[in-house]
Amino acid sequence: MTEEFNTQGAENLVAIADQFAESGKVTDVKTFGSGNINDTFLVTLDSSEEQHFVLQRINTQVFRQPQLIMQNMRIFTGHVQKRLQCTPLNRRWEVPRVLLTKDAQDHWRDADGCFWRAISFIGGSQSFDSMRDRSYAKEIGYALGMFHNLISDLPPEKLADTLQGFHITPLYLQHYQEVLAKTRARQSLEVNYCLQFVSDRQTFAHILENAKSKGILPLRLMHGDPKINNVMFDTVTQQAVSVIDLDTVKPGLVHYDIGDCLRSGCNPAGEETENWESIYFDTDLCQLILKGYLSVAKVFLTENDYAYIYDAIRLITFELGLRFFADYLAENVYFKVKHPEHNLARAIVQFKLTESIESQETQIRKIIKDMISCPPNYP
Ligand code: GN1
Ligand code: MG
Repeated sequence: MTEEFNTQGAENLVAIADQFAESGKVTDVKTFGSGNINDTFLVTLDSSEEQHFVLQRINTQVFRQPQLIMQNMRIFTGHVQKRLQCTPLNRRWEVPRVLLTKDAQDHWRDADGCFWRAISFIGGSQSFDSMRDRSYAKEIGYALGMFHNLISDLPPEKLADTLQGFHITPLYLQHYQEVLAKTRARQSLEVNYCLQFVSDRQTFAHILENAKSKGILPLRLMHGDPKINNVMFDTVTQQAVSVIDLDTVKPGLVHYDIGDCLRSGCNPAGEETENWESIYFDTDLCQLILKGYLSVAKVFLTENDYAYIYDAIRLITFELGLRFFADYLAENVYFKVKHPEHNLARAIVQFKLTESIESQETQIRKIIKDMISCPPNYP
């Protein structure tokens, strides 16, 4: 049993996990993954059926109405399961399943009022925090495209807004300005770099929201957080088999997802490096990811959608930097940190990545344009 329980003791965790155990006895609970918001554990059972499931304590400071997450998850997974039953894919594809407690609830409140839920574990699969091999790139794009494709016929209004303001860049900018007015952060080269970086991009922050409010980009369902480590790969075939972390599946723009997937997948140095010189946006990976994505997504994308892909990549990368930097200035109230300067370091990673994207604008736009004239088929 692992030592890292945050505020939960080992016995407590086993008792909570036990609420969701469909068969067998809980034998182990370990911290799991590298999420920045919720606490995640891998539960092991001595069962002849499923031997693992994922237990999570939802951060209710961030997700104020966690029951809406579960409601969305059940609607989303039900819809996709039905679609896959009617029209099976010719390859492995898994949808995480919501596990119910012994009294058929989709969550459990502990004695402290914490909100716990459990999800099935996708067996025989793994994920990566950064692109370790080019051969995964097309598969990451395919996974996001498949995810979008499978919900493209579910009306956006069927799902609730689980996190208001999520990916609305102008609201993050407004929040940043409020935090900045009150900040006591010390001046440093790094802080000054970030302050200037944001200040130079104030107007640009509105680009997707303006397109949304003018009706140029339609409201659709999105994943919200399709970063590289939310795509699961089959350990044998190395093919993408699932997109996990469904807390932010809600109405939004598919551009938030395309931007997030590319800012994460095309940054070989990963989000957590402090070696800022090593950060660059890899346009070859961008081409491969888009190829995989469009092989499944081309059926529902419009000309306007293509026109905003470059801006989405640049904006969502900038936005994440802005969110990290604002949280650093606010003394780390949103993202979990390992040290007080952690969010500052993360912000610089995203800003360096944004710079790299900006310096390769012509090339990235050409990749997108070439793909419209010759849409890919894959695999
Ligand atoms: C957060 O908790 P995690 O790691 O799944 C964040 C995402 C960021 C991501 C950056 C609800 O996701 O928006 O892109 O960190 N999730 C939320 O790693 O804010
Ligand atoms: Mg997430």
